[in-house]
Amino acid sequence: MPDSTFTPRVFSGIQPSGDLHLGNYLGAIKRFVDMQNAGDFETVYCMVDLHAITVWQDPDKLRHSTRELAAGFIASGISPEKSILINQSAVPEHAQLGWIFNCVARMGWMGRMTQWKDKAGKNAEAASLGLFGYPALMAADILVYHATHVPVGEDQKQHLELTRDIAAKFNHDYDVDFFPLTEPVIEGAATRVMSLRDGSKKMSKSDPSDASRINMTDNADTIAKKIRKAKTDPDALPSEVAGLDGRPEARNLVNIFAALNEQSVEQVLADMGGQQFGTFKPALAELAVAKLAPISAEMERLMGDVTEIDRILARGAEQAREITAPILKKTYEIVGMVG
Ligand code: AQP
Repeated sequence: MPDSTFTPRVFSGIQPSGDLHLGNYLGAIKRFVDMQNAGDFETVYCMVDLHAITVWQDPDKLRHSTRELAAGFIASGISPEKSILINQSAVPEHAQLGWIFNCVARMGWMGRMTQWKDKAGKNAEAASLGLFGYPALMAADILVYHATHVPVGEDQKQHLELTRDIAAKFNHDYDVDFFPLTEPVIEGAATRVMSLRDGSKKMSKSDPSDASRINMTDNADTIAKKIRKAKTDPDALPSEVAGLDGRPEARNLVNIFAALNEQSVEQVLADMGGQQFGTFKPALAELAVAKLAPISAEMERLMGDVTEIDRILARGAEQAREITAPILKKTYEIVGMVG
């Protein structure tokens, strides 16, 4: 557990690198909202635009995606009155602490990150230095708030372990107890939402197939069509969780149903076991549309006034810097910077 002297504080972020999808919503945003509303933590949520540019982003699209992501957060229930909502580049202490952590983290640690290996692929020589150093900046995003808890999807588990390693090495090297050992919060039925076209692949913004994911901006017809066409197997749904073994596509759709309906997988199978996909898919589509259509309509409304979104983000940056500036100042003192 983090040291009890640290304020219970949640930080998490999403890259504005494309359309927000159901995996981001169920694995991250929906749980951000729950943690905000539980009232046990201060909550800081972030559009991580500096992370997005570790791979090429068209500047106009990046601006649009950042505002659209902010709209997605707010439409899903993140309240700028209850949470601090920011754009990463507007709070310079993230990048400043990121540099310090570049000097704490080891090349070997970074080279072992599976996301680096996946994203750099066979052509690592041509990948940006930023993509390699991404987890050190992510550690800074979290630790510049002394965040104690980070809700994320399963894919971020390794980066969170590295964040703890960086905090521990900094504390050890400088003989301080300054950074908390942050706890990942990876919970619920949808910590890893899979592609609708391939149950072995994560649903992802960068998948070239739009049919592989449900975008938060998809309309009701598109959502229903994508679910109808989702890959499945010919068997009926089992009544027990063990019956999903070896059936990744079936498991994925059941997990999505459970997360959207705020039920356990056991409950869903108790209710729906024995149904063919011809019956289950329309029920899932109806549920997905009922839950997602109001969010997408609200996103569209919010995007009609981007000056209001920019105002919210500017205010969030001011609030954030009240936390981050003193933490960075103290870090510089510990490291031995003058001035
Ligand atoms: N498929 C998923 N299931 C559950 N959670 C997911 N997350 C992402 N995909 C899934 C969670 O969403 C948060 C933000 O992710 P991100 O934008 O920082 O980047 P990512 O994980 O790399 O997301 P994508 O969609 O896969 O982007 P690309 O394709 O650009 O790499 C994180 O909490 C993540 O766990």
